[in-house]
Amino acid sequence: MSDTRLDVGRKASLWQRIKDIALTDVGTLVRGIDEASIAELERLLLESDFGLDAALDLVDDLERAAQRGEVKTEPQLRERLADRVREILLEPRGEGDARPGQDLRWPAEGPCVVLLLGVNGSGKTTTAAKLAHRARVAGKSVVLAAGDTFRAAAREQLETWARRTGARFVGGQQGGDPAAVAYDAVESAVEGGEDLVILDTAGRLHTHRGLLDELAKVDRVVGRLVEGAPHERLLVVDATSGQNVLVQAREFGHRVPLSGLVLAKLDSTARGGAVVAVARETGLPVRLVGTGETPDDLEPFDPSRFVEGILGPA
Ligand SMILES: Nc1nc2c(ncn2[C@@H]2O[C@H](COP(=O)(O)OP(=O)(O)OP(=O)(O)O)[C@@H](O)[C@H]2O)c(=O)[nH]1
Ligand SMILES: [Mg+2]
Repeated sequence: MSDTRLDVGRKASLWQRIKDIALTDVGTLVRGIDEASIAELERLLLESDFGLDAALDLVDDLERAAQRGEVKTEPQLRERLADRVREILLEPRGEGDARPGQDLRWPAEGPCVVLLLGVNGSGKTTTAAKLAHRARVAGKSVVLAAGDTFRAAAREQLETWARRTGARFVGGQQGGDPAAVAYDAVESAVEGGEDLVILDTAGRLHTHRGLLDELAKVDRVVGRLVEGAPHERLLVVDATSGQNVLVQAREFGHRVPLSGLVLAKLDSTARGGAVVAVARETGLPVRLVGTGETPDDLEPFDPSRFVEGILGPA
């Protein structure tokens, strides 16, 4: 399985490969799609990390459409597939009814508190910097809080971003309690009338109970200071990490009610099938995407563009 997966990036685009299975031969479609083509299409979708449920869902839909004569040509097949994937991506609603592609939801009053979480190296700190930069450009005051108290380098990384973006930095003692840092950051932001508090946290494996408890504590503590906080709980996932994203979304989501996903490093992959699986199976909306390493590289998630990206050139 892993070998096939590694090969995917080097091979032709998903659409090129779908065309290769002769499924799109007009004659085949008019006669009805044969079982071998169906199995092959399913395999391609699985290889591209769509996950079993989404892959079966898509294949069933195409088969039905072909039987009804709604799909007879290659362009029609592509359009149908793209439409259905877009629908899957547009369905989810996160906590508080957050929608796909929706920007940060600012409360009517007080600072907006954003909690960023995710596994090691997924892109949390960079996303924190990007969010800070955007808010600064829009004229808002921003606090960047270093909830990663394990690594001195993590603190320095965030502090550097705070300097560059013009945000105020709040950090704690090394090895200190991240909940205390979060408390300080939010409390001082309330006192100072600041607009946005971004809580960066240490990467943690979704399997590590103690660390997930710690996150839940950070979450609770800020909720006591500001009503409705954190207003966003965004799981930052590495777009290149395939099916693992699904497990992460489930496990983190069990601990804190997530309001959406940030898909980081989308510039580094064309294999976004896992996002479709996550949307379908966890009901989490993708809110923002990271498209590079600079503070400007953050965009609202656009399902249509995303689908074109995973299918590849027509
Ligand atoms: N190409 C690309 N690289 C990114 C993007 N976002 C983050 N990175 C890179 O990914 C690496 C890890 O990013 P961090 O933001 O430090 O990740 P993290 O989740 O804070 O990591 P930990 O704190 O160690 O858990 C860095 O080299 C970033 O520059 C993105 O959207 N595109
Ligand atoms: Mg970090």
